[in-house]
Amino acid sequence: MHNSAETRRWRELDSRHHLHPFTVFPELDAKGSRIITRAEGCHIWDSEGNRIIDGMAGLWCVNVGYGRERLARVAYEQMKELPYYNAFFQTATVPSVELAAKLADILPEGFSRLFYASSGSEANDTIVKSVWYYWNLMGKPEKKHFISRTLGYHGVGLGSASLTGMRFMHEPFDLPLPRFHHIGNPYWFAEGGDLDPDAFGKVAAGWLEAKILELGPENVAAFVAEPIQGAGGVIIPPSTYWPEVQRICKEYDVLLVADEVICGFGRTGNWWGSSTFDIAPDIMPLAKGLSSGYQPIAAVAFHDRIADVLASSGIEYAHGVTYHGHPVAAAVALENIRIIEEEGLHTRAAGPIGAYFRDRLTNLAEHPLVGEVRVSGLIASLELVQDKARRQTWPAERKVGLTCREHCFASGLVMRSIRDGMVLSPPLIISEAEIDEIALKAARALDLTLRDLEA
Ligand code: PXG
Repeated sequence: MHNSAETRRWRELDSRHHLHPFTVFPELDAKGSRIITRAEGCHIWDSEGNRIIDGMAGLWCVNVGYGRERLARVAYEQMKELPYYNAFFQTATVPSVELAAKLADILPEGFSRLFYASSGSEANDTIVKSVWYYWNLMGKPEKKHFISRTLGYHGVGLGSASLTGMRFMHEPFDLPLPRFHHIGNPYWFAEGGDLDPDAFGKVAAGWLEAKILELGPENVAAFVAEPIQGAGGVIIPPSTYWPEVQRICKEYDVLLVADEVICGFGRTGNWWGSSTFDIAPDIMPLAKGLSSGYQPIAAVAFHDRIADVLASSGIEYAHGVTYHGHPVAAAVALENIRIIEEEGLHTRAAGPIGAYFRDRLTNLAEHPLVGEVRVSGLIASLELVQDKARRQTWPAERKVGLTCREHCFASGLVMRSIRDGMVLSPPLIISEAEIDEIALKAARALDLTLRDLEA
Protein backbone atom coordinates (compact mmCIF):
# COMPACT_ATOMS: atom_id res chain seq x y z
CA MET A 1 0.00 0.00 0.00
CA HIS A 2 1.15 3.50 -0.81
CA ASN A 3 0.59 6.58 1.30
CA SER A 4 -2.03 9.08 0.34
CA ALA A 5 0.58 11.72 -0.61
CA GLU A 6 1.93 9.34 -3.27
CA THR A 7 -1.53 8.65 -4.59
CA ARG A 8 -2.27 12.35 -4.73
CA ARG A 9 0.93 12.98 -6.66
CA TRP A 10 0.20 10.24 -9.20
CA ARG A 11 -3.30 11.58 -9.69
CA GLU A 12 -1.95 15.06 -10.29
CA LEU A 13 0.68 13.89 -12.76
CA ASP A 14 -1.88 11.71 -14.48
CA SER A 15 -4.26 14.60 -14.84
CA ARG A 16 -1.55 16.97 -16.07
CA HIS A 17 0.30 14.73 -18.51
CA HIS A 18 -1.67 11.65 -19.45
CA LEU A 19 -4.49 11.64 -21.98
CA HIS A 20 -6.59 8.55 -21.31
CA PRO A 21 -8.41 6.46 -23.93
CA PHE A 22 -12.21 6.70 -24.23
CA THR A 23 -12.40 9.39 -21.57
CA VAL A 24 -14.19 12.70 -21.05
CA PHE A 25 -11.13 14.56 -19.76
CA PRO A 26 -12.85 17.16 -17.52
CA GLU A 27 -14.85 14.38 -15.85
CA LEU A 28 -11.69 12.46 -15.05
CA ASP A 29 -9.89 15.60 -13.88
CA ALA A 30 -12.69 16.32 -11.45
CA LYS A 31 -12.46 12.85 -9.98
CA GLY A 32 -8.89 11.64 -10.39
CA SER A 33 -7.81 8.21 -11.57
CA ARG A 34 -7.83 5.13 -9.45
CA ILE A 35 -4.21 3.99 -9.56
CA ILE A 36 -3.85 0.23 -9.84
CA THR A 37 -0.57 -0.95 -8.38
CA ARG A 38 -0.53 -4.74 -8.29
CA ALA A 39 -2.48 -7.91 -8.96
CA GLU A 40 -2.53 -11.59 -8.16
CA GLY A 41 -4.78 -14.33 -9.53
CA CYS A 42 -8.24 -12.78 -10.02
CA HIS A 43 -7.66 -9.74 -7.79
CA ILE A 44 -6.19 -6.29 -8.29
CA TRP A 45 -5.11 -3.73 -5.67
CA ASP A 46 -5.22 0.04 -5.92
CA SER A 47 -2.74 2.48 -4.40
CA GLU A 48 -5.00 2.98 -1.40
CA GLY A 49 -4.79 -0.71 -0.57
CA ASN A 50 -8.29 -1.70 -1.75
CA ARG A 51 -8.52 -5.30 -2.90
CA ILE A 52 -10.85 -5.66 -5.87
CA ILE A 53 -11.99 -8.80 -7.67
CA ASP A 54 -11.48 -8.31 -11.39
CA GLY A 55 -14.64 -9.54 -13.07
CA MET A 56 -13.35 -8.24 -16.42
CA ALA A 57 -9.90 -9.89 -16.59
CA GLY A 58 -8.44 -6.45 -17.22
CA LEU A 59 -10.05 -5.53 -20.50
CA TRP A 60 -11.33 -9.03 -21.41
CA CYS A 61 -7.76 -10.28 -21.70
CA VAL A 62 -6.02 -11.67 -18.60
CA ASN A 63 -7.23 -15.21 -19.29
CA VAL A 64 -4.56 -16.99 -17.20
CA GLY A 65 -4.92 -14.55 -14.31
CA TYR A 66 -2.36 -12.19 -12.79
CA GLY A 67 0.98 -12.95 -11.21
CA ARG A 68 2.25 -15.72 -13.47
CA GLU A 69 5.92 -16.13 -12.58
CA ARG A 70 6.52 -18.30 -15.67
CA LEU A 71 5.57 -15.50 -18.02
CA ALA A 72 7.83 -13.03 -16.25
CA ARG A 73 10.72 -15.49 -16.46
CA VAL A 74 10.24 -16.16 -20.16
CA ALA A 75 10.20 -12.41 -20.86
CA TYR A 76 13.36 -11.90 -18.80
CA GLU A 77 15.23 -14.74 -20.50
CA GLN A 78 14.16 -13.62 -23.98
CA MET A 79 15.18 -10.02 -23.28
CA LYS A 80 18.62 -11.19 -22.24
CA GLU A 81 18.99 -13.50 -25.25
CA LEU A 82 17.48 -11.33 -27.97
CA PRO A 83 15.27 -8.41 -26.94
CA TYR A 84 14.42 -7.42 -30.47
CA TYR A 85 14.90 -8.32 -34.04
CA ASN A 86 12.62 -7.78 -37.01
CA ALA A 87 11.06 -9.96 -39.67
CA PHE A 88 11.39 -7.57 -42.57
CA PHE A 89 14.51 -8.42 -44.54
CA GLN A 90 14.06 -12.15 -44.84
CA THR A 91 14.89 -12.69 -41.18
CA ALA A 92 12.88 -14.24 -38.35
CA THR A 93 13.27 -14.88 -34.63
CA VAL A 94 12.80 -18.21 -32.87
CA PRO A 95 9.80 -17.19 -30.69
CA SER A 96 7.91 -15.70 -33.65
CA VAL A 97 8.36 -18.90 -35.64
CA GLU A 98 7.54 -21.21 -32.73
CA LEU A 99 4.43 -19.20 -31.87
CA ALA A 100 3.19 -19.25 -35.47
CA ALA A 101 3.59 -23.02 -35.56
CA LYS A 102 1.87 -23.44 -32.20
CA LEU A 103 -1.07 -21.30 -33.30
CA ALA A 104 -1.38 -23.28 -36.53
CA ASP A 105 -1.60 -26.33 -34.29
CA ILE A 106 -4.50 -25.07 -32.15
CA LEU A 107 -6.36 -23.10 -34.84
CA PRO A 108 -9.22 -24.79 -36.70
CA GLU A 109 -8.36 -27.10 -39.60
CA GLY A 110 -7.01 -25.21 -42.61
CA PHE A 111 -5.50 -22.25 -40.78
CA SER A 112 -1.79 -22.74 -41.19
CA ARG A 113 -0.44 -19.22 -41.66
CA LEU A 114 -0.60 -15.99 -39.76
CA PHE A 115 0.59 -12.42 -39.74
CA TYR A 116 1.50 -10.55 -36.55
CA ALA A 117 0.40 -7.20 -35.16
CA SER A 118 0.63 -5.49 -31.78
CA SER A 119 -3.06 -4.85 -31.09
CA GLY A 120 -6.48 -6.05 -32.16
CA SER A 121 -6.97 -2.74 -33.97
CA GLU A 122 -3.84 -3.29 -36.04
CA ALA A 123 -4.91 -6.85 -36.72
CA ASN A 124 -8.23 -5.65 -38.10
CA ASP A 125 -6.60 -2.92 -40.17
CA THR A 126 -4.33 -5.63 -41.55
CA ILE A 127 -7.45 -7.61 -42.44
CA VAL A 128 -9.07 -4.69 -44.27
CA LYS A 129 -5.96 -4.16 -46.40
CA SER A 130 -5.36 -7.87 -46.93
CA VAL A 131 -8.93 -8.46 -48.04
CA TRP A 132 -8.70 -5.61 -50.56
CA TYR A 133 -5.38 -7.00 -51.75
CA TYR A 134 -6.84 -10.51 -51.96
CA TRP A 135 -9.69 -9.44 -54.20
CA ASN A 136 -7.25 -7.48 -56.38
CA LEU A 137 -5.17 -10.62 -56.77
CA MET A 138 -8.32 -12.60 -57.54
CA GLY A 139 -9.07 -10.26 -60.46
CA LYS A 140 -12.18 -8.85 -58.75
CA PRO A 141 -11.05 -5.31 -57.91
CA GLU A 142 -14.64 -4.10 -57.54
CA LYS A 143 -15.20 -6.43 -54.54
CA LYS A 144 -14.20 -3.91 -51.87
CA HIS A 145 -17.16 -3.14 -49.59
CA PHE A 146 -17.16 -4.28 -45.98
CA ILE A 147 -20.25 -5.11 -43.97
CA SER A 148 -20.19 -5.27 -40.17
CA ARG A 149 -22.72 -4.63 -37.41
CA THR A 150 -23.92 -1.85 -35.17
CA LEU A 151 -22.47 -2.28 -31.68
CA GLY A 152 -19.71 -4.43 -33.20
CA TYR A 153 -16.27 -3.50 -31.83
CA HIS A 154 -13.23 -4.05 -33.99
CA GLY A 155 -10.79 -1.37 -32.87
CA VAL A 156 -9.75 2.22 -33.39
CA GLY A 157 -7.56 2.33 -36.52
CA LEU A 158 -9.00 3.92 -39.65
CA GLY A 159 -10.15 0.59 -41.04
CA SER A 160 -10.94 -1.13 -37.74
CA ALA A 161 -12.84 1.91 -36.40
CA SER A 162 -14.76 1.99 -39.68
CA LEU A 163 -15.70 -1.66 -39.08
CA THR A 164 -16.73 -0.80 -35.52
CA GLY A 165 -20.42 -0.02 -35.37
CA MET A 166 -20.54 2.70 -32.73
CA ARG A 167 -21.63 6.16 -33.73
CA PHE A 168 -19.83 7.93 -30.88
CA MET A 169 -16.58 6.50 -32.27
CA HIS A 170 -17.36 7.70 -35.80
CA GLU A 171 -18.79 11.20 -35.65
CA PRO A 172 -15.89 13.05 -33.94
CA PHE A 173 -13.42 11.55 -36.40
CA ASP A 174 -15.29 11.81 -39.72
CA LEU A 175 -15.65 8.06 -39.94
CA PRO A 176 -16.51 5.53 -41.23
CA LEU A 177 -14.46 5.58 -44.41
CA PRO A 178 -16.35 5.03 -47.67
CA ARG A 179 -17.22 1.41 -48.49
CA PHE A 180 -17.95 0.44 -44.84
CA HIS A 181 -21.55 -0.48 -44.05
CA HIS A 182 -23.32 -1.56 -40.88
CA ILE A 183 -26.31 -3.79 -40.39
CA GLY A 184 -28.29 -4.48 -37.21
CA ASN A 185 -27.11 -7.07 -34.70
CA PRO A 186 -28.75 -10.19 -33.27
CA TYR A 187 -29.63 -8.47 -29.99
CA TRP A 188 -32.88 -10.23 -29.21
CA PHE A 189 -33.34 -8.58 -25.81
CA ALA A 190 -33.41 -5.09 -27.32
CA GLU A 191 -34.58 -5.70 -30.87
CA GLY A 192 -36.46 -8.99 -30.86
CA GLY A 193 -39.92 -7.56 -30.19
CA ASP A 194 -42.54 -10.30 -30.12
CA LEU A 195 -40.45 -12.80 -32.07
CA ASP A 196 -38.98 -15.75 -30.28
CA PRO A 197 -35.16 -15.70 -30.26
CA ASP A 198 -34.76 -18.31 -32.99
CA ALA A 199 -37.12 -16.56 -35.36
CA PHE A 200 -35.36 -13.28 -34.62
CA GLY A 201 -31.95 -14.85 -35.28
CA LYS A 202 -33.05 -15.63 -38.84
CA VAL A 203 -34.43 -12.14 -39.33
CA ALA A 204 -31.13 -10.62 -38.13
CA ALA A 205 -29.13 -12.84 -40.48
CA GLY A 206 -31.48 -11.76 -43.26
CA TRP A 207 -30.26 -8.18 -42.83
CA LEU A 208 -26.88 -9.35 -44.14
CA GLU A 209 -28.42 -10.85 -47.25
CA ALA A 210 -30.46 -7.71 -47.84
CA LYS A 211 -27.37 -5.49 -47.53
CA ILE A 212 -25.34 -7.72 -49.88
CA LEU A 213 -28.12 -7.56 -52.47
CA GLU A 214 -28.43 -3.80 -52.04
CA LEU A 215 -24.69 -3.26 -52.62
CA GLY A 216 -24.47 -5.97 -55.28
CA PRO A 217 -22.67 -9.22 -54.31
CA GLU A 218 -19.99 -8.43 -56.89
CA ASN A 219 -19.03 -5.40 -54.76
CA VAL A 220 -18.98 -6.99 -51.30
CA ALA A 221 -15.58 -8.09 -49.99
CA ALA A 222 -16.28 -9.41 -46.51
CA PHE A 223 -18.58 -9.59 -43.52
CA VAL A 224 -16.82 -8.96 -40.19
CA ALA A 225 -18.38 -9.99 -36.88
CA GLU A 226 -17.55 -11.21 -33.39
CA PRO A 227 -18.99 -14.66 -32.55
CA ILE A 228 -20.34 -12.95 -29.39
CA GLN A 229 -20.33 -9.15 -29.46
CA GLY A 230 -18.24 -8.17 -26.43
CA ALA A 231 -17.85 -4.41 -26.07
CA GLY A 232 -21.30 -4.00 -27.64
CA GLY A 233 -22.78 -5.55 -24.49
CA VAL A 234 -22.14 -9.31 -24.60
CA ILE A 235 -24.70 -9.96 -27.31
CA ILE A 236 -25.01 -13.72 -27.65
CA PRO A 237 -26.77 -14.54 -30.92
CA PRO A 238 -29.71 -16.95 -31.09
CA SER A 239 -28.69 -20.41 -32.30
CA THR A 240 -30.26 -19.80 -35.73
CA TYR A 241 -28.08 -16.78 -36.51
CA TRP A 242 -24.63 -18.07 -37.38
CA PRO A 243 -25.66 -21.01 -39.62
CA GLU A 244 -27.70 -18.60 -41.71
CA VAL A 245 -24.89 -16.02 -41.87
CA GLN A 246 -22.52 -18.76 -42.96
CA ARG A 247 -24.87 -19.84 -45.72
CA ILE A 248 -25.28 -16.26 -46.96
CA CYS A 249 -21.53 -15.54 -47.07
CA LYS A 250 -20.97 -18.74 -49.02
CA GLU A 251 -23.79 -18.11 -51.44
CA TYR A 252 -22.56 -14.62 -52.40
CA ASP A 253 -18.79 -15.31 -52.25
CA VAL A 254 -18.34 -12.88 -49.36
CA LEU A 255 -15.40 -13.57 -47.04
CA LEU A 256 -16.35 -14.25 -43.42
CA VAL A 257 -14.11 -12.67 -40.79
CA ALA A 258 -14.75 -13.92 -37.24
CA ASP A 259 -13.25 -11.43 -34.80
CA GLU A 260 -11.86 -13.68 -32.06
CA VAL A 261 -10.17 -10.91 -30.09
CA ILE A 262 -12.43 -11.48 -27.06
CA CYS A 263 -13.92 -14.91 -27.81
CA GLY A 264 -10.60 -16.60 -28.58
CA PHE A 265 -8.36 -18.52 -26.17
CA GLY A 266 -11.04 -20.22 -24.12
CA ARG A 267 -13.54 -17.51 -23.24
CA THR A 268 -16.54 -19.52 -24.50
CA GLY A 269 -15.24 -22.97 -23.51
CA ASN A 270 -13.35 -23.75 -26.71
CA TRP A 271 -10.14 -22.36 -28.12
CA TRP A 272 -12.31 -20.32 -30.49
CA GLY A 273 -15.73 -18.72 -30.35
CA SER A 274 -16.01 -19.92 -33.93
CA SER A 275 -15.89 -23.50 -32.67
CA THR A 276 -18.55 -22.83 -30.03
CA PHE A 277 -20.88 -21.44 -32.71
CA ASP A 278 -19.79 -23.85 -35.43
CA ILE A 279 -18.57 -21.06 -37.70
CA ALA A 280 -16.08 -21.73 -40.52
CA PRO A 281 -14.46 -18.32 -41.07
CA ASP A 282 -11.94 -17.31 -43.73
CA ILE A 283 -9.96 -14.97 -41.49
CA MET A 284 -9.67 -14.46 -37.72
CA PRO A 285 -8.01 -11.61 -35.80
CA LEU A 286 -6.51 -12.74 -32.47
CA ALA A 287 -5.27 -10.54 -29.60
CA LYS A 288 -6.01 -10.12 -25.88
CA GLY A 289 -5.95 -13.76 -24.63
CA LEU A 290 -3.08 -14.52 -27.04
CA SER A 291 -0.71 -13.26 -24.35
CA SER A 292 -3.31 -12.89 -21.57
CA GLY A 293 -2.40 -9.21 -21.69
CA TYR A 294 1.16 -9.83 -20.43
CA GLN A 295 2.57 -8.39 -23.67
CA PRO A 296 1.00 -6.38 -26.49
CA ILE A 297 0.71 -8.88 -29.33
CA ALA A 298 -1.94 -9.78 -31.88
CA ALA A 299 -2.18 -11.86 -35.03
CA VAL A 300 -4.30 -12.43 -38.10
CA ALA A 301 -4.98 -16.07 -38.92
CA PHE A 302 -5.71 -16.68 -42.59
CA HIS A 303 -7.40 -19.80 -43.87
CA ASP A 304 -5.26 -21.54 -46.48
CA ARG A 305 -7.76 -20.62 -49.19
CA ILE A 306 -6.83 -16.96 -48.56
CA ALA A 307 -3.22 -17.38 -47.43
CA ASP A 308 -2.34 -19.46 -50.50
CA VAL A 309 -3.42 -16.61 -52.76
CA LEU A 310 -1.48 -14.00 -50.79
CA ALA A 311 1.57 -16.21 -50.39
CA SER A 312 1.83 -17.13 -54.06
CA SER A 313 1.65 -13.55 -55.31
CA GLY A 314 4.83 -12.18 -56.85
CA ILE A 315 3.89 -8.68 -55.66
CA GLU A 316 5.42 -7.43 -52.41
CA TYR A 317 3.07 -7.62 -49.42
CA ALA A 318 3.98 -4.06 -48.43
CA HIS A 319 2.54 -4.08 -44.93
CA GLY A 320 3.84 -4.66 -41.39
CA VAL A 321 5.10 -2.87 -38.29
CA THR A 322 8.43 -2.57 -36.47
CA TYR A 323 7.24 -4.89 -33.70
CA HIS A 324 5.81 -7.58 -36.01
CA GLY A 325 6.33 -10.90 -34.21
CA HIS A 326 8.26 -9.15 -31.42
CA PRO A 327 10.41 -11.89 -29.86
CA VAL A 328 9.65 -11.02 -26.22
CA ALA A 329 5.91 -10.72 -26.86
CA ALA A 330 5.92 -13.91 -28.94
CA ALA A 331 7.85 -15.85 -26.28
CA VAL A 332 5.38 -14.73 -23.63
CA ALA A 333 2.39 -15.58 -25.85
CA LEU A 334 3.82 -19.04 -26.52
CA GLU A 335 4.31 -19.71 -22.81
CA ASN A 336 0.82 -18.36 -22.13
CA ILE A 337 -0.64 -20.85 -24.61
CA ARG A 338 1.33 -23.65 -22.93
CA ILE A 339 -0.16 -22.65 -19.57
CA ILE A 340 -3.66 -22.60 -21.06
CA GLU A 341 -3.12 -26.08 -22.49
CA GLU A 342 -1.49 -27.58 -19.40
CA GLU A 343 -4.23 -26.30 -17.12
CA GLY A 344 -7.03 -27.02 -19.59
CA LEU A 345 -8.15 -23.39 -19.46
CA HIS A 346 -9.28 -23.46 -23.10
CA THR A 347 -12.13 -25.80 -22.19
CA ARG A 348 -12.60 -24.88 -18.53
CA ALA A 349 -15.46 -22.48 -19.27
CA ALA A 350 -17.39 -25.38 -20.85
CA GLY A 351 -17.03 -27.51 -17.71
CA PRO A 352 -18.31 -27.38 -14.12
CA ILE A 353 -16.89 -23.91 -13.43
CA GLY A 354 -18.79 -22.46 -16.39
CA ALA A 355 -21.96 -24.15 -15.13
CA TYR A 356 -21.36 -22.74 -11.65
CA PHE A 357 -20.86 -19.25 -13.10
CA ARG A 358 -24.10 -19.61 -15.06
CA ASP A 359 -26.03 -20.83 -11.99
CA ARG A 360 -24.82 -18.09 -9.70
CA LEU A 361 -25.57 -15.37 -12.24
CA THR A 362 -28.91 -16.85 -13.22
CA ASN A 363 -29.95 -16.52 -9.56
CA LEU A 364 -29.53 -12.76 -9.97
CA ALA A 365 -32.33 -12.80 -12.56
CA GLU A 366 -34.70 -12.74 -9.59
CA HIS A 367 -33.50 -9.28 -8.63
CA PRO A 368 -36.15 -6.64 -9.50
CA LEU A 369 -33.65 -4.75 -11.66
CA VAL A 370 -32.44 -7.67 -13.76
CA GLY A 371 -34.38 -8.21 -16.98
CA GLU A 372 -32.17 -10.83 -18.60
CA VAL A 373 -29.04 -12.81 -17.78
CA ARG A 374 -26.97 -13.95 -20.75
CA VAL A 375 -24.08 -16.33 -20.24
CA SER A 376 -21.77 -18.25 -22.56
CA GLY A 377 -18.78 -19.97 -20.98
CA LEU A 378 -17.16 -17.29 -18.81
CA ILE A 379 -18.64 -14.21 -20.43
CA ALA A 380 -21.93 -12.72 -19.30
CA SER A 381 -24.26 -9.74 -19.16
CA LEU A 382 -27.05 -8.73 -16.79
CA GLU A 383 -29.53 -6.35 -18.41
CA LEU A 384 -30.91 -3.82 -15.94
CA VAL A 385 -34.50 -2.84 -16.67
CA GLN A 386 -37.37 -0.75 -15.42
CA ASP A 387 -40.01 -3.25 -16.51
CA LYS A 388 -39.03 -6.89 -16.78
CA ALA A 389 -42.07 -8.19 -18.64
CA ARG A 390 -41.79 -5.57 -21.38
CA ARG A 391 -37.96 -5.65 -21.42
CA GLN A 392 -38.10 -1.90 -21.01
CA THR A 393 -34.90 -0.13 -20.02
CA TRP A 394 -34.56 2.95 -17.82
CA PRO A 395 -34.37 6.42 -19.39
CA ALA A 396 -30.72 7.04 -20.35
CA GLU A 397 -30.46 10.07 -18.04
CA ARG A 398 -30.96 7.82 -15.00
CA LYS A 399 -27.48 6.35 -15.79
CA VAL A 400 -28.44 3.06 -14.18
CA GLY A 401 -25.47 1.11 -15.54
CA LEU A 402 -22.96 3.72 -14.42
CA THR A 403 -24.54 3.91 -10.98
CA CYS A 404 -24.31 0.15 -10.61
CA ARG A 405 -20.71 0.15 -11.84
CA GLU A 406 -19.75 2.69 -9.19
CA HIS A 407 -21.41 0.63 -6.46
CA CYS A 408 -19.52 -2.42 -7.72
CA PHE A 409 -16.20 -0.60 -7.62
CA ALA A 410 -16.91 0.75 -4.13
CA SER A 411 -17.66 -2.76 -2.89
CA GLY A 412 -14.52 -4.24 -4.45
CA LEU A 413 -15.76 -5.64 -7.75
CA VAL A 414 -14.88 -4.68 -11.31
CA MET A 415 -18.05 -5.24 -13.32
CA ARG A 416 -18.22 -3.06 -16.41
CA SER A 417 -21.37 -1.28 -17.55
CA ILE A 418 -22.29 -1.11 -21.22
CA ARG A 419 -25.41 1.02 -21.52
CA ASP A 420 -27.49 -0.59 -18.74
CA GLY A 421 -25.92 -4.02 -19.17
CA MET A 422 -23.50 -5.16 -16.48
CA VAL A 423 -20.89 -7.36 -18.08
CA LEU A 424 -18.45 -9.92 -16.75
CA SER A 425 -15.51 -11.69 -18.34
CA PRO A 426 -13.33 -12.91 -15.48
CA PRO A 427 -9.97 -14.70 -15.71
CA LEU A 428 -10.48 -18.31 -16.82
CA ILE A 429 -8.78 -19.55 -13.63
CA ILE A 430 -11.61 -18.25 -11.47
CA SER A 431 -12.67 -20.50 -8.56
CA GLU A 432 -16.13 -21.23 -7.17
CA ALA A 433 -15.35 -19.10 -4.11
CA GLU A 434 -14.37 -16.20 -6.36
CA ILE A 435 -17.56 -16.60 -8.39
CA ASP A 436 -19.44 -16.44 -5.08
CA GLU A 437 -17.56 -13.27 -4.24
CA ILE A 438 -18.56 -11.71 -7.59
CA ALA A 439 -22.20 -12.78 -7.23
CA LEU A 440 -22.44 -11.49 -3.67
CA LYS A 441 -20.88 -8.13 -4.46
CA ALA A 442 -22.97 -7.82 -7.64
CA ALA A 443 -26.16 -8.52 -5.68
CA ARG A 444 -25.24 -5.86 -3.13
CA ALA A 445 -24.47 -3.34 -5.89
CA LEU A 446 -27.84 -4.11 -7.52
CA ASP A 447 -29.61 -3.47 -4.20
CA LEU A 448 -27.82 -0.15 -3.78
CA THR A 449 -28.63 0.83 -7.36
CA LEU A 450 -32.30 0.05 -6.82
CA ARG A 451 -32.25 2.07 -3.61
CA ASP A 452 -30.78 5.04 -5.54
CA LEU A 453 -33.44 4.72 -8.22
CA GLU A 454 -36.22 4.67 -5.65
CA ALA A 455 -34.80 7.63 -3.72
N1 PXG B 1 -11.83 -6.72 -31.78
C1 PXG B 1 -12.56 -6.94 -30.67
C2 PXG B 1 -13.65 -7.94 -30.72
C3 PXG B 1 -12.27 -6.25 -29.50
O1 PXG B 1 -13.01 -6.46 -28.40
C4 PXG B 1 -10.49 -5.11 -30.66
C5 PXG B 1 -10.82 -5.84 -31.79
C6 PXG B 1 -9.35 -4.13 -30.73
O2 PXG B 1 -8.28 -4.58 -29.98
P1 PXG B 1 -7.21 -3.53 -29.36
O3 PXG B 1 -6.12 -4.44 -28.87
O4 PXG B 1 -6.75 -2.68 -30.46
O5 PXG B 1 -7.90 -2.75 -28.28
C7 PXG B 1 -11.21 -5.33 -29.48
C8 PXG B 1 -10.85 -4.55 -28.25
C9 PXG B 1 -14.33 -2.12 -23.84
C10 PXG B 1 -13.12 -2.27 -24.68
O6 PXG B 1 -14.56 -0.99 -23.38
C11 PXG B 1 -13.01 -3.34 -25.54
C12 PXG B 1 -11.89 -3.45 -26.35
C13 PXG B 1 -10.87 -2.51 -26.26
C14 PXG B 1 -10.99 -1.44 -25.38
C15 PXG B 1 -12.12 -1.31 -24.60
O7 PXG B 1 -15.06 -3.08 -23.64
N2 PXG B 1 -11.83 -4.49 -27.25
